[in-house]
Amino acid sequence: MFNNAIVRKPCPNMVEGLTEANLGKPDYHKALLQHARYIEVLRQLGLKIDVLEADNRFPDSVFVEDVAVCTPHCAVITNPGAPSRNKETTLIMDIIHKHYEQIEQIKSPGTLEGGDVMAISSEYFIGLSDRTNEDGAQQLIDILERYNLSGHMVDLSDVLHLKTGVSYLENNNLLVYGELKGKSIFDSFNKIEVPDDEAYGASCLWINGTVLVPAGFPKTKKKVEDAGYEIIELEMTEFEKLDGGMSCLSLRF
Ligand code: CIR
Repeated sequence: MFNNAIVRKPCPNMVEGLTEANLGKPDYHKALLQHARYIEVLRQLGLKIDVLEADNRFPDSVFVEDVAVCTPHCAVITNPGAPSRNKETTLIMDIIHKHYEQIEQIKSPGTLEGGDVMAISSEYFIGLSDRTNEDGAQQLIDILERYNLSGHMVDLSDVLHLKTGVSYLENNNLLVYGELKGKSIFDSFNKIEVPDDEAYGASCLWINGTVLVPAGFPKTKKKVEDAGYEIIELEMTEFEKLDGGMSCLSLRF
């Protein structure tokens, strides 16, 4: 169960955010509405939410998940591999200090972004991507082990972040897309496959029994419903344009 979430409002400069999606510039006002609805739904699902103010110096700062990893025992401030995002970590310190006594940090030359970290109870899967290197992943594993948690690296070649292609829906159910379908490290899970023409559908988020599903991916939606979940569809178009998924808009703990 999650009790808390941290989010950051989108800033006008988000139109300059990093993207490989080629879907055009996001519409800032539409993004504000989509973000407000996201917060409303998290509240409905029982989370207490800290809403941080927008910061126009960092176009991608709405994707707050990438700057910290929140575990039950400690928070880890990351070291984002994207140069334009690296200093976003300084913006998250105060709120993390409000919630955690044990705070750790990934240090250079290690890089790590939270989108590459997927927790499945006490096991953490860490994607090796263009943003997260082996040094950063090993630092995280060493930290986790000090808190009786464990970590495993997962090689990636296509997706931006690990969670671009995989979402854990609890109850042993793992939603998988693309290269993640074939990873043997996930063979003990019940894999729910996202069809090739619905890539962004993989970006679902389990919150306290309900699964948030991006609107516009009917085959994925049906598969999640068929797995027995209550779902809520959310318009995510303006964040999709920046390669941002459902999970990257919040830190949950
Ligand atoms: C970036 O490229 O860093 C942002 N435009 C998107 C980050 C998405 N984060 C995530 O999936 N955790």
